[in-house]
Amino acid sequence: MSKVKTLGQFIIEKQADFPYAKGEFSRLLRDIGIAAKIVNREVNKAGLADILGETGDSNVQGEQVKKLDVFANEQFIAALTVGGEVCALASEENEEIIVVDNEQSKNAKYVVAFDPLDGSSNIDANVSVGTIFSVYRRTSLSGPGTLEDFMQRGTEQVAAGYIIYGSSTMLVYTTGKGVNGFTLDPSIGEFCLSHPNIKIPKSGKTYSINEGYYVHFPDGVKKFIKWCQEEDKASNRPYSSRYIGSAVADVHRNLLYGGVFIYPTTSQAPKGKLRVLYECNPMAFIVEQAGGKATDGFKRIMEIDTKALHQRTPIFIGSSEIVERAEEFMAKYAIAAR
Ligand code: AHM
Ligand code: MG
Repeated sequence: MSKVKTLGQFIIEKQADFPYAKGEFSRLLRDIGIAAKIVNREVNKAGLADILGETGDSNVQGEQVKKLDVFANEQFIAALTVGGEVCALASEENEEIIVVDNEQSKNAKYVVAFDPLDGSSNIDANVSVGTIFSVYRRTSLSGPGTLEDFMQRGTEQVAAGYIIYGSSTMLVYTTGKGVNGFTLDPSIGEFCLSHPNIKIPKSGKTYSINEGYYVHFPDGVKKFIKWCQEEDKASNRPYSSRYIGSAVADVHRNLLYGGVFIYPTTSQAPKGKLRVLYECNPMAFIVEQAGGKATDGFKRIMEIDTKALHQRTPIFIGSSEIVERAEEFMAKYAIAAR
């Protein structure tokens, strides 16, 4: 008997952590795993689009070639609407919520917010992209899900995770009891537990930010960047700068090695770029569960009041000591910036 533990086995084992769970939640996680495998298959073929047919064209089989983010969106919607566990979905790709209004789903307990393919502008260059998801218990009592069901703070998440389609494909998730990572073994088509109980280092030597926007950053961020670049043996500085431009990949690397990822406000994006519901909250839940921190520079991401589906926030996320250091700079220069 092999010692490999698959995602499916792990989920069933963990169901005991939720004494009142009737299995819906386990099925929901399993459905996400299935959609991830289908999206992974297409992402791996991305470079072939040119010889099979351009996006929007018909391919050699006469099928429409879809943009991968559209394809990923459809796969996750399909996977999460057939199982009967979810009464509404929110996706980066859809302006409005998607109400799941079939017989078995209309009284389902959960809602899921997700970004089907984050960083998709990187795909053609073979750079890692990811899917991010966040699961909430509905707040409405019954019937089809509503927009109101999504207007919850990140602290109310029951689960969150991401899939990174990289040099290997990994699914990393938390249900509030630590963080576990599973690597897809393509030979058996299963996610296998490869990174149990992930803990982010308290510190690190990497900062990840799009420095091209430097002139547009708040002063606190500018000063923090300069601090990262100073020489100081005791704190391992200067730090390295690493920015992929795929939040999942940048946060994933920093989760394993330590570091900070920042997408601040800029003069062009005065509220930041990343979205609270399906990018920042799930990443924050994972990083906090791994022992790190996630703030908007001043307060905890997961305590932001969600007032709109596609609401944005600046984010500082990663190793606790480095995030705290960045917050010190933000506080110090806040008066001038505000
Ligand atoms: P997307 O949801 O349109 O893909 O945008 C989100 C991505 C993040 O993955 C990444 O961190 C960021 O946008 C990069 O933005 P920029 O090019 O402004 O640095
Ligand atoms: Mg995105």
